[in-house]
Amino acid sequence: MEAINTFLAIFVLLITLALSLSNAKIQEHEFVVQATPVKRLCNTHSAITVNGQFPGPTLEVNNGDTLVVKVINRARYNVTIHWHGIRQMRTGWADGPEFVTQCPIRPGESYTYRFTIQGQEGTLWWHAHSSWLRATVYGALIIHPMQGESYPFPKPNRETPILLGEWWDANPIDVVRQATETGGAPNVSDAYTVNGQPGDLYKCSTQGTTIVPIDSGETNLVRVINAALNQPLFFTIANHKFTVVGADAAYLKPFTTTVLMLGPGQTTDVLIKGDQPPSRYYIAARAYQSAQNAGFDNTTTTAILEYKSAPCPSKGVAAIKPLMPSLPAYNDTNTVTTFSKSLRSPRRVEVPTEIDENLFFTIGLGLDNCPPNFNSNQCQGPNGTRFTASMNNVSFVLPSNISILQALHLGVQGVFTTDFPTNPPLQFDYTGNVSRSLWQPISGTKVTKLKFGSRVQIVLQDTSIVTPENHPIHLHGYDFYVVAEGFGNFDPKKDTSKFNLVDPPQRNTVAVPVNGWAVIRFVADNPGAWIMHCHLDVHIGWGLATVLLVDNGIGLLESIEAPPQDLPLC
Ligand SMILES: *[C@@H]1O[C@H](CO)[C@@H](O)[C@H](O)[C@H]1NC(C)=O
Ligand SMILES: *[C@@H]1O[C@H](CO)[C@@H](O)[C@H](O)[C@H]1NC(C)=O
Ligand SMILES: *[C@@H]1O[C@H](CO)[C@@H](O)[C@H](O)[C@H]1NC(C)=O
Ligand SMILES: *[C@@H]1O[C@H](CO)[C@@H](O)[C@H](O)[C@H]1NC(C)=O
Ligand SMILES: *[C@@H]1O[C@H](CO)[C@@H](O)[C@H](O)[C@H]1NC(C)=O
Ligand SMILES: *[C@@H]1O[C@H](CO)[C@@H](O)[C@H](O)[C@H]1NC(C)=O
Ligand SMILES: *[C@@H]1O[C@H](CO)[C@@H](O)[C@H](O)[C@H]1NC(C)=O
Ligand SMILES: *[C@@H]1O[C@H](CO)[C@@H](O)[C@H](O)[C@H]1NC(C)=O
Ligand SMILES: [Cu+2]
Repeated sequence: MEAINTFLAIFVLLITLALSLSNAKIQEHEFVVQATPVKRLCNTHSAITVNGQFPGPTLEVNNGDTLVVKVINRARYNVTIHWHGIRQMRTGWADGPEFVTQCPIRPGESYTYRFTIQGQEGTLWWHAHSSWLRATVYGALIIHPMQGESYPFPKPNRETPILLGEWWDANPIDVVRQATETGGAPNVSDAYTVNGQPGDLYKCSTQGTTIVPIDSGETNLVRVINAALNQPLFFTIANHKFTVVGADAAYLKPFTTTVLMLGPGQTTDVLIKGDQPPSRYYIAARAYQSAQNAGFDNTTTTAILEYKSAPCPSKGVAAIKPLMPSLPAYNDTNTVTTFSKSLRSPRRVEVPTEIDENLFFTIGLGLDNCPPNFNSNQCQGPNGTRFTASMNNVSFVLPSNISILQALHLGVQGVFTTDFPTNPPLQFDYTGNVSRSLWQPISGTKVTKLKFGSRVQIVLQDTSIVTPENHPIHLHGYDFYVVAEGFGNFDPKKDTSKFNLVDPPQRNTVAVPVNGWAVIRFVADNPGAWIMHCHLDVHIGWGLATVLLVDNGIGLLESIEAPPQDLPLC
């Protein structure tokens, strides 16, 4: 009897597999990276775009589909594209971060990214992963359920992707170049944007304000993506509530709120119900700023939620002025905490309970003393220093003549070392008044090796060096469970008992509380070289990154595929 049952189970499994395979599609796209004139804030800029679109094309796929994207670089900069949040099971060569999984695609060259979406549903996005190009090179990547399957909530009448961006009234590459030269903080942006448009609170920006449609009784599934370069953002809407149903392409136990906070890299799916008088309502976003004494862009971007049956403007009759919501104060960390504590998986999930690799990484800023061969123009950080950042006191340096994955694959020595510390090399009061003598990290290309299948826990601990700050930490190649978050120094004795091992949210980017910590868990089941970094691009450049090298397991199905023929070389 039991044998028959097993046989039946396998039979059903095979049929399901065959059916799902036959449904899966292969989608081919061409992305031409090129300079395009874009008019924003009264000026026209030559911005780097994909196919002349800003934001770039939205990719819509079903879970199980394969994407084949040929990226042709017709710009004057090196470029790579990262498929943010896509697990890239065994296809690490398609992940994108320059000098980690590939060398850049040089001007005039091309590279085809090929990968299959496996077991992910919801909202992700794609963006350049080279210098600051992602300021304008980004777009939505929407994963629908497999054909014939549905959302775990009633089918919405409409869906609208919302990409929150950050705009400089300058060339962002010049902005980062200037900061690298001076050692100081880069200029802050001049505007935030919704789907590329700042909205009508800015000069010359009324035309083109993004309209989000709805009508009485309808539900709109709004997929919010924080594509801003350096700024966590609050997001709200006048007179309407959000029902949060997903984040980072994982479903959540639905809850209602009037405000979201997204760190750069994070996505949140919300349902908005057309339950207010037909009219126009502002949707607005502005900074959540947790760093102290740091300048930031204090402007507000808007879009308009517009009821289709709202009275239309006609000749001589102006459109109804939208109702403006109130936004949290820029430093309202309580609202951030309340929001992030509301996130739970819809049901019990399989969180690793036994841990093989228990890692503790500090994350934070630092200051380098002015090197002897530098002049004062090159040391315009606080008190004649240069800004830096680190994890476990190592400021990450990318290789420049080969990618880490290729060095691993070919056995090239001297590119990286495997001695990234599993714990802070020095224990100190991380969130207290840290002695100035601890502020300068070392630099290096240090990585952590992980065995295939190992169950990993990482404590991410903010430090108050230079300033405490909420850092959005993104891990490539994985989703992880955020089992706990808190303020102050993580204390294993007292904090472990508070872990949520039942229904923690699954994410690819965790906004680590300012002056606090977050604990993540995952199983290392995807071989490759995976960068883990702060998603504030200003901090990546300063070195707030590291790489996890996950070994191959046993046999082909647990090993990374062979590199594609057209993989760019340095
Ligand atoms: C940065 O801001 C300063 C002061 O406003 C300005 O002089 C400089 O040109 C800006 N840099 C870039 C690259 O836009
Ligand atoms: C930000 O701008 C608002 C007005 O929009 C102003 O009230 C507030 O003081 C500003 N805050 C900072 C920190 O600049
Ligand atoms: C936020 O900043 C304002 C001044 O801009 C200050 O009065 C207030 O105490 C700050 N709130 C918190 C929670 O830090
Ligand atoms: C810079 O120097 C001043 C005066 O010595 C001191 O008060 C301040 O704390 C220093 N700032 C940093 C970031 O070291
Ligand atoms: C590549 O760079 C590394 C340092 O990152 C250096 O040790 C090595 O010699 C370089 N190899 C080549 C072929 O240039
Ligand atoms: C922080 O510590 C330094 C010495 O390391 C001391 O000079 C300073 O007063 C302290 N600041 C505070 C706010 O306790
Ligand atoms: C980081 O390493 C440098 C160089 O060894 C040391 O001076 C500094 O105190 C260390 N800081 C921390 C936080 O471990
Ligand atoms: C582009 O990448 C190559 C390595 O593939 C590097 O040698 C070159 O310096 C890069 N160019 C720029 C402008 O960064
Ligand atoms: Cu950061």
